[in-house]
This record gives sequence, structure tokens and C-alpha cells, in this order.
Amino acid sequence: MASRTASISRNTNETQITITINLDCTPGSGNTQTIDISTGIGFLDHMYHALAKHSGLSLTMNCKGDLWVDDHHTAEDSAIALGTAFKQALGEVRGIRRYGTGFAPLDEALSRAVIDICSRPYCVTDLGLRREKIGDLSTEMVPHVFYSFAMAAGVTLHVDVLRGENDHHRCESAFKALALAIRQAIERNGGNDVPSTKGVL
Ligand SMILES: [Mn+2]
Repeated sequence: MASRTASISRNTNETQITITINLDCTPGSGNTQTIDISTGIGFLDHMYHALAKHSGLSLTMNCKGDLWVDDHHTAEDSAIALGTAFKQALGEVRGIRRYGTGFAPLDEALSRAVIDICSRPYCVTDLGLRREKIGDLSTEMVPHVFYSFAMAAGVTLHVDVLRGENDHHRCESAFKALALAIRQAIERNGGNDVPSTKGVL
């Protein structure tokens, strides 16, 4: 089977990012899962780490962004780069489940994510975060990270935090739910079929 990997660089005046990704690092895949994330925003690293871990991805991400401005460019561009790398690693949408759903609790918080790997970029989120920031990440950037990833990856994505009191828990359960949805959607179905009535995605 062809490996599903990518290495990309994305450089602007605001951020310099390198990513390597391997979509096939679930336990039993024969590939060691390695995750090394550094964006300069600790909580964002924590979220990307959880996303990679529970998606079964190996992911190295290094982002040097203009954090002296604020966290916006770093959060946005790292998500764009991750989506770009994901799309490149996946290649032609063929022989995968395409749809994925994930539910993840974290203590009192519960989130649901639904993904369709369909080349129709769309993103709807309802996260209900109340704090201004979690660590050094502005909570307004969390839905924007999901949006930016979905646009770059070319996926339809719906993420809802269904309940929860603690914003760290709400946010982390949302990323974990997305991870489980991705893991299901990219799973090989043993065939080579394009999973669409159109015959192309
Ligand atoms: Mn945590």
C-alpha cells in the first residue's frame, strides 16, 4: 500500500512553518507514532498533540510565528498548514471510508465531530467557550483553527461541544472528537473505490 505521508513548508512574513505527517500510525499499523509539536503557544501544542495522538497520525510541526503581535497568525497559519499537509498525504480520495464521526468526553465535557472528506470545504462549529483565553490561546481562535483546517484540507466539518463547564475540557474534548472522526474517515476500506455517486471527489 502506498504510504500516506507529506512534508510541507509554508512561509510568510508572519509565520514560518514546517510539517511532516504520516496518516498511518495507529497501533498495529507497523509504523511508530511520533508527535512533536512546537508553535510557541503551549495550549495550541496541547490541542494539536491530542488531535494527532487520537487520529493515529505521526505529526511533527514547527511554527515560528509573530507572537509579539498576538496569537492570531500562528494559530491560523498552523491550521492551514496542517490541513494542506493532511490533504497532500491523503492524495486522491479513494479506498477510504470518507465519513467519520467522533464523540469524545473529557470529564464533564462532551463533544461531537463529524467529517466528510469530500473536497467541499465547509465548517460549522458551536463550541460555547466563555473564557477570553486558555493559556496563551485566544478562545476566539479555536473555531478559527477548525475553520482554517477544514478549508485547507477540503473537508466538511461540524464540531459541537454538547456540554461542559470547564473551557479547557470543552476545547480538548472537541479536538479529541475531531481526532476520532478523522481516524474513522481516513481508514482504508480495503478497496480502491471513489466513495461518491459522482465517481470523483
Ligand atoms: Mn488538557
